[in-house]
Amino acid sequence: MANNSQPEILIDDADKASIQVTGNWRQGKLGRCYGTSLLHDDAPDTSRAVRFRLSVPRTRRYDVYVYSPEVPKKSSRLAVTVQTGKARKAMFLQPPREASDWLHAGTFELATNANNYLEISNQQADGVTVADAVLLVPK
Ligand SMILES: [Ca+2]
Repeated sequence: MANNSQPEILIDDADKASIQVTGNWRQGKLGRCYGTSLLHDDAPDTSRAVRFRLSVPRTRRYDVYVYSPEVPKKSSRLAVTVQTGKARKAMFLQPPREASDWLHAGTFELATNANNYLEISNQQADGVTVADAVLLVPK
């Protein structure tokens, strides 16, 4: 990079080493997904989750974003949990129904040696839950 700033970190569902899947998700190219695929689920009655490992080269604060692509029958609620070495924050984000967007999950200090992750689940979903990509932007 032209300046000394640390680049953003993108974690995609296709990056198997960084993803931990619980339950039966389908992987495919649906809607306007980021990269070549996303994981999707449309059975809210069964508990399912996808964890994105948040590995960072430097301990510092990061803005954490979740990508919500435009897909048919997308849930209007997205259950997200961020676990860092120090804190755990559970929240419901509100994906736009008919659009794609990066949803801000918060600002977190992520340490290089901690088991940081962001988990997407289908908890309380009212439509299709997707797990597509997560972005870390250094503060
Ligand atoms: Ca993806």
